[in-house]
Amino acid sequence: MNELSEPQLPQEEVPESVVRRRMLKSFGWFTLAAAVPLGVYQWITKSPKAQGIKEPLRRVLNTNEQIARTYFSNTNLVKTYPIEAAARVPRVNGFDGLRTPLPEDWKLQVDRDGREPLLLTMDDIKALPKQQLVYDFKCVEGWSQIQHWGGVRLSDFMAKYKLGTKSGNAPGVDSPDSYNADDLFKHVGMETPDKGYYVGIDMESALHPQTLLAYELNGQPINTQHGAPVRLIIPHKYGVKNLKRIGRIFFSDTRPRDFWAERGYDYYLGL
Ligand SMILES: Nc1nc2c(c(=O)[nH]1)N[C@H]1C(S)=C(S)[C@@H](COP(=O)(O)O)O[C@H]1N2
Ligand SMILES: [Mo]
Repeated sequence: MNELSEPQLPQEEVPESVVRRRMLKSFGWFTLAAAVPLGVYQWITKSPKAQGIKEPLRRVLNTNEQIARTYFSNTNLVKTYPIEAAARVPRVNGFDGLRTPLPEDWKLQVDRDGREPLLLTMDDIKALPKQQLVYDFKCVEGWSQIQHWGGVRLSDFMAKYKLGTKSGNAPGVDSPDSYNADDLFKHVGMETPDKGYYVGIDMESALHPQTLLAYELNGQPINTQHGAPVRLIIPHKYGVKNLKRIGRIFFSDTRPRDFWAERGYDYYLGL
C-alpha cells in the first residue's frame, strides 16, 4: 500500500495493525527480528494500548529517546570516512516538497520571535566556515550509503544570526557546555518553500557539531533531486529528517509538525 495515499486519521483512529506495522517499519524489520525474541514480540502484541500504541513498544521508544539524549549531551561524533570511500553516484529518495519548481526569488526564511524574519541568500550562508562530512547516510527503508557532504554547521549559523534562543542571544560559543538549556527553544522546525515536506528536530541534535546546512555533494553544488540550494544533513537522524530544499526555519518549545511522524513513524528517529 502506498502510505502517501492513506487518508489522514488522528492517531487514535488509525487501526492498531497499521500503527504496529508502521512502528515496525520505522525501526527496521531486521533490527527488531535480531533484537526481540518471539516471546517478547508476543508480549508486545498482546498488551494493552497506550496513546494508540502498544504499551511496551511505546516504552521501548521512550527509552531509546532517553539513551539518545544522553548520548548527545556528550557530543559523540558519528564515524567518518576518507573522501575516496564516498559513493560516486549517491542514491536519491523522496520528492515531497520538490515537485514544484524552486522559487526564482528563493531566500532562506528564518523566523525570529518578536522580530522580522531573516531572509538570507546562499552567499550569506556560504560566508560561514565550510565543513565537510563523509559518513554513512541511513534511510529507515533499510539502505545506507557513505556520502560526502559540504556545508556549514547549523550551530555556527545559529550563533552568527543569534537564533534558537528566547533571549535573542547566540546559543553559545562552540561548546555545548556554554548552552543555556532554559534559554534555548526545545525544537527546530524546517519546511520546503511549498510546505510539501516538513520536519521537527530536537535542539540537541540541531546543535550537534556534525549537523550541517549542506550545499555541496561530492564537492559540487547539490542538484535539485538532492535538495538544492541547501538542505539539512543531520547524521544522528535517519534520512527522513534530512530535509531537502529548505525554505523556512523556525524555533519553538512545542514539537513542530513532522511529515513522517504524522504518517505513523517515531517522531525522534535518532541513530
Ligand atoms: N524535501 C524532502 N526532503 C526529504 C525527503 C522528501 O521526500 N522531501 N525524503 C527524505 C528521505 S526519506 C531520505 S532517505 C532522504 C534522501 O536524500 P537523498 O535523496 O539526497 O538521498 O531525504 C529526506 N529528505
Ligand atoms: Mo528515507
